[in-house]
Amino acid sequence: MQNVLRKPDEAFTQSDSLVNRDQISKFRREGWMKIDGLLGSEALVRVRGALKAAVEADSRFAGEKSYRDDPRFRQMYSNLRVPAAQSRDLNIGWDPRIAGIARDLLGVPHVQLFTEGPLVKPPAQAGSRMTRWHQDLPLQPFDRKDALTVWIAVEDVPLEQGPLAFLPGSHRVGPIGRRDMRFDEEADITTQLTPEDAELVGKPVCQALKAGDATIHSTLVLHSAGRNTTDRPRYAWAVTYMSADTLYTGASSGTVESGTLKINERFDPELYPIIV
Ligand SMILES: O=C(O)CCC(=O)C(=O)O
Repeated sequence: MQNVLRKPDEAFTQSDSLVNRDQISKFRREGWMKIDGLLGSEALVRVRGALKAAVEADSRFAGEKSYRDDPRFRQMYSNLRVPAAQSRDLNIGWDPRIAGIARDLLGVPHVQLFTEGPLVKPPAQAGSRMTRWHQDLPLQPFDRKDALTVWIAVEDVPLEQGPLAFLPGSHRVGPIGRRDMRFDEEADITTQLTPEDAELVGKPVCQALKAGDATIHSTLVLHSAGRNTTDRPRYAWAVTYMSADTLYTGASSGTVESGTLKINERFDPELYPIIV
């Protein structure tokens, strides 16, 4: 594979891309986008099954080492990451259609599947909490910003259930650092930016999603999610892709098994498949 940082935009044609030039350009300016109906009914049935199985397997959910011991539990019941080898048949992160969108939005020659898995937010009665404003890159072991997450609503996610909210343009501010996700947000996030950085960002946006709709966000865009104020869990499935040129930095992320990767080398495609 050649080491090419950017794929020239002329390389895209309408026919081989599911996102058009305007969408690509808006994503690059704002750092996020919404895609309606990304998953159809068959894929939704598959992902609901995988989500249920992953949640059931999650030891934080029940038993002695209950999820209640995890200080973040009110923010997320289940934040499990399914190894790529186990998610092949599911064909969500492995779907070349979805990976192709990631490749085109990032403008890189190839993308690798980093992680995928359920993001289930507990209902109000379990003490649901806000997901604090944060960027993903400071929590990821990547040497560059060419990564994004596709966040798919597995059931309808109305505003009351806490779909993701985004601060458009905030990916251009650069990494603001790791944020301790155990805490609630104490202030308007823009007050924590310099005035010059605050000029780069828009007002927070948050939209309700129907089952199968997705939002896609850049690894550097600031995002959060509100409390789930309904009596039902919020069911989402998230897939993260990075450019296949990305080098592993060794930064602790909770997703890379120790000893499986070498610092300053690419991510092993046996573990992190190159989808397109
Ligand atoms: O689902 C959530 O509430 C947060 C998810 C998130 O921050 C992410 O996918 O990067």
